Amino acid sequence: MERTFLAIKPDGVQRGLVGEIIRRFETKGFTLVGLKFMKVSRELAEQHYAVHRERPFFPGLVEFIISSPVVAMVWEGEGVVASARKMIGATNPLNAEPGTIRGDFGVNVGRNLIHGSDAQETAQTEIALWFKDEELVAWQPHSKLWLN
Ligand code: ABT
Ligand code: MG
Repeated sequence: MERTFLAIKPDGVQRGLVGEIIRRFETKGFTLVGLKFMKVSRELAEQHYAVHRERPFFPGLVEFIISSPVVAMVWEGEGVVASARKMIGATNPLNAEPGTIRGDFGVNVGRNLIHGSDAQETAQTEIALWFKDEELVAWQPHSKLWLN
């Protein structure tokens, strides 16, 4: 079954949006299979954003991600990678559609509340970077019968 990696960034936690954000993915019908509240090490932040290493915003991005705790999650479901990206909205919250997380709650590209893997391959890399195998729980909610 398809999985994606999502992380509520420091701004999402600081603004008290953890419950609201998790609620959206739960009520959509995706299944939570991994969850941890953590402070991110500089090493993990740099690895996670390695593709942006040469970009001018990289140092500030790393400082932001390590500044305060995040909620790291793995969610499962058919089409979850692309669907979660849609639910999150455009990178710049000012361009994100109302109804998306960034569109509803954000105004600043450097404070865009939540991360979501951008492709299935990236999701696999990011899940392996953030979670140990034994931290992921394979299960099927009974109510899923009504979603299939
Ligand atoms: P992430 O889910 O954080 O990866 O965001 P998204 O995939 O939507 O966008 P990308 B391009 O991956 O941005 C990564 C982080 O860099 C920040 N950023 C990006 C800037 O601060 N300035 C910029 O000009 C760009 C392009 C936004 C993302 N994180 N935060 N916070
Ligand atoms: Mg990205």
